[in-house]
Amino acid sequence: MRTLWQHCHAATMAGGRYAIIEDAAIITAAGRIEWLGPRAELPSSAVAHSVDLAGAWVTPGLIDCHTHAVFGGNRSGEFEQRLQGVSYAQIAAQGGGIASTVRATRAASEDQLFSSARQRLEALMRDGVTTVEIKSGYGLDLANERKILRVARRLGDELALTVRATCLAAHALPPEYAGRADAFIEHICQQLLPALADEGLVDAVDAFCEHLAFSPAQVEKVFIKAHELGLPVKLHAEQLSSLHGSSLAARYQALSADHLEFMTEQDAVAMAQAGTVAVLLPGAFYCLRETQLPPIDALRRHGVKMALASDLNPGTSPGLSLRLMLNMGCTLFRMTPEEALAGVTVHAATALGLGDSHGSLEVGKVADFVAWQIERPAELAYWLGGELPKRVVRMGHELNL
Ligand code: DI6
Ligand code: FE
Repeated sequence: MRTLWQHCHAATMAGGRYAIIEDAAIITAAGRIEWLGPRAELPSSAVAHSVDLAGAWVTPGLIDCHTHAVFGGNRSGEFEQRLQGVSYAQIAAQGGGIASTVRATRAASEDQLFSSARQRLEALMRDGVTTVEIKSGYGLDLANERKILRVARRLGDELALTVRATCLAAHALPPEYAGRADAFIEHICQQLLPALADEGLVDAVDAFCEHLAFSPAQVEKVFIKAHELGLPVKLHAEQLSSLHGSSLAARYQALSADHLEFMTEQDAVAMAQAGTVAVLLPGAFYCLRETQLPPIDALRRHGVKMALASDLNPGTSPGLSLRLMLNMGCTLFRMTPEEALAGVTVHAATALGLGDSHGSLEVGKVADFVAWQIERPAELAYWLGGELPKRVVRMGHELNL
């Protein structure tokens, strides 16, 4: 069905800018944007169905390009411990942290994981999210990583949401490999990753490069295998210390390097040259009460594209609102509201390898957009959470959220 959406303004985000069209009209057909421009220039071709958006601001559907949304249990007990002064690294060393979520996730059935993740994703969707990335990484063996990735696929099938699934098996060392990190990396490369890729469960491969996780040399082995399997890579890098994982990611043309608080200017140069997106995660920065800011100025100076994401996970960022991350990106990281919105639309799409089809309002792209009842686009970063009145359109059809 061809639909005309009118009486609205559009912030198209083409080229990473608001790129505003006042009094805009959008024609969608077959799930794509067929025409977009000032209403005064609307072609006269017949349209069956017209929708009055009552002066709303239309943006691309929001894209949360870094989540760990599928997990068992939660870690509110550790939240209380951290409030008492115990650090994230200390909790991990005591067998808590990621390891405790691994235990809960291994114990959960596929249906249990599906229904808890579904509730979290529905919260994101009510906030205007139409595309989400979901990482595995709380299974840490073949059967349980498979379970998480199958749940991610099922969420994409059953919810009105585009889901990209990332295999993050190199997230932490499972107990059965204690003291044998190289052997676990070998297992990932020889068995786990090839099997899951063969089953069509993996869109990208990620790893956690950090002193309390895996070294750059270990991560590189995973990257080499990912490329052999024809899969793009991403990396958790420079979150707690500087190991130049982001430069390593750039050498492997990573879609993104994420966190980056401790990255150097040289890392930024490498990422700019490779076109690797910097995914910034203010929710984790905030929850861990970090003080070292990601080098936003260096990223800007070298032209690295910046995305923003929730990092939705039970340990460091139990964030259920991507718009709240826009506010934190501005308030904590000093991004502009325009940069923040580009970070959850056009640059987030690039961070998922979806830059040609998603992330901006342009002719030929998928018709995913949100019509917000706001006066200015900056309001998307201004309000602290809550629900803004809006209409969400996915693949040309309005959702009933
Ligand atoms: N960095 C993060 O912020 C999450 N994973 C990672 O590598 C935290 C995961 C957790 O604490 O459960
Ligand atoms: Fe993460």
